Amino acid sequence: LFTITAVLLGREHYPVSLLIPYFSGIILAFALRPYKMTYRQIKYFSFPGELLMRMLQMLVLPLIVSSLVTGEGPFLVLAAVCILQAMQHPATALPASDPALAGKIEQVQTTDAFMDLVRTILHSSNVTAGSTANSQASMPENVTGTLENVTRTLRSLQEVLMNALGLVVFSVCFGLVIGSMKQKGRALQEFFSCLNEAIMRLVAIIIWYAPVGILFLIAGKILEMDDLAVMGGQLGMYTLTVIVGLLIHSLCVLPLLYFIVTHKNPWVFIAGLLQALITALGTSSSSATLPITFRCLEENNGVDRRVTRFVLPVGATINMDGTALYEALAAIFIAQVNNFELDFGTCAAGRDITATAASIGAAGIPQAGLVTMMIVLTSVGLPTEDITLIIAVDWFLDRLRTTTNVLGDSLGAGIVEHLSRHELDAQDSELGNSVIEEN
Ligand code: DAS
Repeated sequence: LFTITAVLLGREHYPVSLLIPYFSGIILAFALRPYKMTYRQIKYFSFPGELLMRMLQMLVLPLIVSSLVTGEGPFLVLAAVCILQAMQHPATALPASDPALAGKIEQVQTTDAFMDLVRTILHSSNVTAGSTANSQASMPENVTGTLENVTRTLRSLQEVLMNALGLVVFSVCFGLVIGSMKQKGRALQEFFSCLNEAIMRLVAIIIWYAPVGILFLIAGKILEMDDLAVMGGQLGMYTLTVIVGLLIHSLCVLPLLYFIVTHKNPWVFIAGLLQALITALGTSSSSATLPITFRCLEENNGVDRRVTRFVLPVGATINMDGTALYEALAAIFIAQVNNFELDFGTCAAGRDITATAASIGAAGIPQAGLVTMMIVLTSVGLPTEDITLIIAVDWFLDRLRTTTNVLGDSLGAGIVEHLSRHELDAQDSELGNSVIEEN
């Protein structure tokens, strides 16, 4: 009943209309738990929630391509630089044992050299894939042993990074090429711009259904949990630590950074994001939330489309603050469980660098951070099978870190718009002058 009310409240009251089903889902789950539903029954029960996930995920590919391909020249170049930086970061950790790659990285001046670099990275990661097969790395005796682990695990990250970034890299390159075609490329730009508009209209339709989907997503997840008591003890402390860390980052660090750069009230900006943040909490996928993040930034916060089209797709792919923080904390927890002392060298060279690089490689899908977690554990020489210690609470922490990821991308868009305000105004006045000349 709550949820039907929420749907009838509609988009105008969207934040409330998503919080209602969120808590209704929790109440419904605890009401149904005594009936001990089978896994199959829970899967059928959760279908309306899966339907919402699939509808949002269906929009992600066309949305990322149409947003980036129609991006403005300077922003596309900036996106290309960001992507290269993200890729070079793990790659620069490799040259120690792969001078050929170091040479290639220095040469990256044109697109074909860039594609040559991509082939070299893929080749080097393929060559070393076997060496990462035995994921049980030896315990490092000293920092050099750790660095060796880091270079080995960062190679496996290349594969993860390349796959997750493939779509974004293609779209940025394709957008640059179409832009360079000037008038000839106009028809294609119009096509992708129209595609982008159509996708956003589909989002408006899906938003009406979202409250129902969130209700069943939350209820189904809680019903799936075998034993709620698992949150007790050490794991409970770990969960609490991750929550406190994410809250400090989300409610202090990010808003403070936004205020320092833009001198605007971050809470007004964040209030406009509520729809996207609650959707991230419900879907635990920053990619699936992307269509609604676009809508929040453009409609509620008035961020320029030329900025959102560049920042959001790239951000949802490589900018995951919450995931990086979570993976570093998880490595500490697993090290403590193994009575393994993480000295400064292992922390700095192994855990923190690989946690950041692994978060770049994590895709914006549910529990992707758990997958790239293996890279962090291998880099500090911890047994990767210990990931089972944290799986029980990962479905819950994933929602929180995904919300932090979406918040980081959105505030990042606000900061990029502020820093490129001069460029945007110059483009607008140029556009205005050309319209006057045409008239
Ligand atoms: N669920 C991922 C996301 O969508 C984050 C993660 O798994 O760490 O951002």
